[in-house]
Amino acid sequence: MRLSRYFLPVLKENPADAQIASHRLMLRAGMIRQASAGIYSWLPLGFKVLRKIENIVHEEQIRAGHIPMLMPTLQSAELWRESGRYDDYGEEMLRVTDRHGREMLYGPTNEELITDIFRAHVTSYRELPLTLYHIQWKFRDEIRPRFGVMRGREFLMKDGYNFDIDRDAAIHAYNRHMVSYLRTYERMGLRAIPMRADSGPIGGDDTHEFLVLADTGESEVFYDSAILDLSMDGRRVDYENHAEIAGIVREWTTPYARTDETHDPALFGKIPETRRRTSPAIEVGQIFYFGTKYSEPMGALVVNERGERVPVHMGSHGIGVSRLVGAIIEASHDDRGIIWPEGVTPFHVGIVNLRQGDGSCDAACERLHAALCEAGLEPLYDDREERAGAKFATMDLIGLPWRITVGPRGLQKGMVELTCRRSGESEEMKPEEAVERVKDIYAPHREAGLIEPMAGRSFHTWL
Ligand code: P5A
Repeated sequence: MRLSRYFLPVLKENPADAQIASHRLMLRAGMIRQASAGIYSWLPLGFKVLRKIENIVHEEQIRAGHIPMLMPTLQSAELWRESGRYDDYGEEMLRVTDRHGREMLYGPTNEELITDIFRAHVTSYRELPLTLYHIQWKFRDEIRPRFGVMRGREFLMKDGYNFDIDRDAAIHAYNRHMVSYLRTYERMGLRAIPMRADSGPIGGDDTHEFLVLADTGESEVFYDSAILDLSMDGRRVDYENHAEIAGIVREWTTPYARTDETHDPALFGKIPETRRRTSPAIEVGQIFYFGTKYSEPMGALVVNERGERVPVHMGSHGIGVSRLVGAIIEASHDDRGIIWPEGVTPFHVGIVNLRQGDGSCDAACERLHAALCEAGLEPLYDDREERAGAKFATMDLIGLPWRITVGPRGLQKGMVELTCRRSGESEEMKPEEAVERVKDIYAPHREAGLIEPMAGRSFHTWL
């Protein structure tokens, strides 16, 4: 992509109303624009990151054997009356009436709608286990939308729903979600810690939130620092193997880690003092097991092995897809701008032409651009008639992890410069070498993106 032909409306000044780094940087980098309170347009650069995050979520869900679909944003109030949540949900629910006077609502979550789909089509234990999910916009009329996309009113969520014959099977689904979420966040360059939490309006007793430690987080958490030593390290897992999945969950849920709603000072006090930590954190996901809370009142029954009709066991599992864009920036930026982890960067590498209009600089940049595209990578070539300082400032602000700088002095020796955004270190090398290096850097991320077929399930490629 040539920057002169792209739409990247960067702001020179810091927006006055943005209180935290991610909000400020998303506005300044031309990623989003507020449409009204808590509602945003995603401009091209922001939209690219959002799609990258969605792709990782899809890949890891499909890898876990979960099936993608799409439900609408508008739902009928009738279904919510059946579960009893229409009145309970309160002011956060945006209620609308259509021209025929029918009561509708903009979905804040989808437990009722998916239960309705399930009860219409599934009747036997033989059709289980089943986990369906979608990535769709939600609306919650938050009393105080703030921090940009972190606490929006309209926001993008991945929400998945498992249907199982009994508690044991449903707990395996819960565990599978925990493991798939750990892999998902790690691929985005994030450390998200599962913590025992409160279930709120979704219900049930078993629930974990996934939290990213950050000074600007709205949750307060308490944890044993031993949990920071854990990592999935891209490890392959067999989601059909109940013991293996339960083992990973045990590993991650043994060290103390709780949000303030479930915090137990006495238990916390038993951890050696040097390992006791407390911090603000951002909630980027939550998983729930709530048994028959929706299936019972809504009559989602299946015939079990003994021929009895029993309510299906369910759980729901959410990832804050649009919030993640902000959370990743909170975890990864400096005073010059964003520093994207390789897994979600909107462009893989920037090309900066220090002397636009100079025949050899222009030709070298064109060749680099073509070679990177040929290798299946997406470069962003700053081909504007701008000073070098302004080009560097833009690249630093938008946070591409790698930059190739092309200038007349280097080119006389046949050299360009490859710079790492995070460390600031630069290295001179031949243009072909720079292309090879960038290819190598992204090779593991591209491999991680390949989807293996799951036993008995179809798979899709989303890239
Ligand atoms: C689980 C999926 C649920 O709604 N039902 C379907 C369950 N869970 S949740 O915890 O309430 O939301 C899931 C994730 O969505 C993100 N989120 C938000 N993101 C931006 N702005 C908001 N106002 C907002 N509210 C929730 C969070 O990341 C949350 O973990």
